[in-house]
Amino acid sequence: MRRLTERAVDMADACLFMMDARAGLLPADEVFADILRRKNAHVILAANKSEGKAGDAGYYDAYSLGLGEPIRLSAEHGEGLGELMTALEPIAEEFEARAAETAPETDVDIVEGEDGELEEARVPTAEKPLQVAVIGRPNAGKSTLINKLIGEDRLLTGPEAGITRDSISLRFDWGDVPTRIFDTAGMRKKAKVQEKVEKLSVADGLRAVKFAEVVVVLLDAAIPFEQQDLRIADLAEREGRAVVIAVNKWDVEPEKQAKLAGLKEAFNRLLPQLRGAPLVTISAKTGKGMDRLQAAVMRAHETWNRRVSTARLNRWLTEMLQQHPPPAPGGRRIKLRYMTQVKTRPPAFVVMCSHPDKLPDSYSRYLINGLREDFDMPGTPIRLTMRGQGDKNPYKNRKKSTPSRLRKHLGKGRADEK
Ligand SMILES: Nc1nc2c(ncn2[C@@H]2O[C@H](COP(=O)(O)OP(=O)(O)OP(=O)(O)O)[C@@H](O)[C@H]2O)c(=O)[nH]1
Ligand SMILES: [Mg+2]
Repeated sequence: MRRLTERAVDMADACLFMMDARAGLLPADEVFADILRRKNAHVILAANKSEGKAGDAGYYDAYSLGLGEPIRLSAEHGEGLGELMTALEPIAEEFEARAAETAPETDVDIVEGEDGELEEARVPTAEKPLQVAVIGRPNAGKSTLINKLIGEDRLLTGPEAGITRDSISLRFDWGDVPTRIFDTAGMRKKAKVQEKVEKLSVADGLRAVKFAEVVVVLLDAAIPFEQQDLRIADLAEREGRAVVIAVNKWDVEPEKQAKLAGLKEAFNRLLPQLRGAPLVTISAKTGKGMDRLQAAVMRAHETWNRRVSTARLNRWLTEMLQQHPPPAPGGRRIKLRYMTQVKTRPPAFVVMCSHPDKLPDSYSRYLINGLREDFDMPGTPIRLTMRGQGDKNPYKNRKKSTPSRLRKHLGKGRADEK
């Protein structure tokens, strides 16, 4: 109990310390007062059950805690709430200002320079750290994992499902990479992740996915790839995030070899859209596999930022067309003329095509899989758009370096994004 209290006090912006004015000061009050004096700068002291006269002696006792002037409170009768509010307001304002300063990025920038040329992949900095979200079903060990990574017991963990209620982000250096990592509430079955994303974006874990550049989908080795896990992984892919699958609690897995083979098979079968994404086995409890997880996350981030030059792409496209020509519906072969990468994070490509509507999806998949293999982009979502002749040249009309944040406000109506 004491440890939990200390952690909660650590994490809180402000603490309301309630003593029982009718019972007077008790030894336990001293214990809590001591924790508060040491750990939290913003303590509001309340002498509760202060309605009537029976609490008077206890109220004056409360001064001796050395936590400032107590508020006369009656939680049951609603007395003293105005004073409580008055005490809380200046603290809240201070924290609001601070929170606005340190708030995580809500939009992931696309690094783009003049004339649609993509710049070098961004390198995370202290100001703009690498953003990683850990998501998964309740009890998978998300909070335990983050505690292990940051080397401190900052987050509450426990054997019951549903310990984490709100997502929280923590700054740390992962190796030498400035990182902000998001812990999230375990996603429960009833959260229907397949509904419209807008509707769902209210849900905690989904918001964390939007903040993130890399999403770590944490599975419990004992119950991997359940329906929920699949939905979560699919959502991260559809949102265009780099995905790393981590299978936790590997320390208590009895049949490691056979299990791993089964996991890989299930992964390829159930999540073909994430083909090639890294799958690492870890133990958040013992710390085993943390280095492999780190390597997988950094690599996924790098791949997600990958840029392929237009010249290389078109040489590649020519070869792909020779190896496996597109179909010729009604005797006229569909022509794929030209290809370019229009975005990174995740990588997106446009192919100029004579009849985009007639080109089967299987051909797009052929190209996507080829891109993955030949340009070493496993796991990352790849977007491929076929554009017809009448459509705009992807190089035309490209706004010169409008910051993406501004663009968001202007609306995403750029011709080449339609
Ligand atoms: N054996 C073993 N137990 C683990 C491991 N990681 C976490 N646990 C245990 O699993 C339980 C759940 O861990 P949490 O970190 O609270 O799980 P969570 O995913 O944050 O859960 P919610 O916050 O409820 O969504 C705790 O009892 C942990 O001690 C692991 O690698 N091995
Ligand atoms: Mg948790």
